[in-house]
Amino acid sequence: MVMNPYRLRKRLFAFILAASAGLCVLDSSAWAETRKFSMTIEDTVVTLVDKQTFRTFSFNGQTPGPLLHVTEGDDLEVAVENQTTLPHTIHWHGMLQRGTWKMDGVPDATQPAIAPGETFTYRFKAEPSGTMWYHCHVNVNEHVAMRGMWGPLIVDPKTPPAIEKEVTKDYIMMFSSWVSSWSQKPGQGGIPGDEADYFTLNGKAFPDTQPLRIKQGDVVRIRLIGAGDELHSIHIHGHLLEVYAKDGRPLPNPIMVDTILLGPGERYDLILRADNPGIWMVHDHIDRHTVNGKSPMGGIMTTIEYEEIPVKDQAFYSWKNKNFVPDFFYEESLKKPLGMHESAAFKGVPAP
Ligand SMILES: [Cu+2]
Repeated sequence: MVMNPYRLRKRLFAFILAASAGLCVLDSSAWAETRKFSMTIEDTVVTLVDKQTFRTFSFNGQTPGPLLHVTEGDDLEVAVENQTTLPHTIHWHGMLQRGTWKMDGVPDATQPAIAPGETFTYRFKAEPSGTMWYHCHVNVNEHVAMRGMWGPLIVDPKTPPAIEKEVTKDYIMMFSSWVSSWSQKPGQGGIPGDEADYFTLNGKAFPDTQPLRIKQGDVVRIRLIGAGDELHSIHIHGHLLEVYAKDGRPLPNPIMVDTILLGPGERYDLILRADNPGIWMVHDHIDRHTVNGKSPMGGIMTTIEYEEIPVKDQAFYSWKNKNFVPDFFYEESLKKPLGMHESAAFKGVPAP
């Protein structure tokens, strides 16, 4: 039967109309992507500062671990291969795991720990959005507090708040503490009476940290993540910071601060409007956290350098000849397409 051309046009028109109406009512989650990643847990040696090495169980051989950067609603599949001789898991800190509680990564509560040589695949939806992180949940007072088993998980919101659209530079800072007497004894430590004597910002202590390089007019987002066991009091000089999100969630009433207390597990997203060219100190105001072992002038310290101020001309500036390593705050990785990004700056070496 040959269809009357008029009826054909009418049907085509009705089809287009129905299809576009359908598209309009579809939830945007219909575009959620499945993102597949593979991670290994490796016996690694990292250097915190100078000659202070530490045996770790690092994700992909780096501490902090690789950046996982996804969008809210994405379905994640992360295959984790344990190449060490001890059991581990991954807990996805901040993820709601609605309907997927067995993916929460708590040994003997949601799964058996991943045995040496085994692979376990975590499958869950990235929900909610925000600055999240991941860490081992086996013997956390050793594996997380001292063996470098943590990394950032950034979940972009589907509908970003206005302030996020202004951001020109994005940085991640993960804070941790270490007990050097256990440094070469993997599988031991993390016991009552331990006293941390090394303190790191993205796995390095001053002077082996890196400056943040910005310019006037930048809208800088700094994502603070408390990955260790200690409270930190982070002071950024020369600016007021807008605290606009806590634990990944935007605050209804952001506050302005120059110092912020960050506890273990907590995250704060800060906005710094770069309006004051100079070289500015960033440090932990708990002074005990600015030592390296028995020496002062270490630990959690860095600077903000404005490009308007040529650092080489500042004769007094102790970092005037510093070899700058980009991506120390994941600032380059965060600009890349969504996915998993390793960072050469954080790589250790395989343990002997
Ligand atoms: Cu572990």
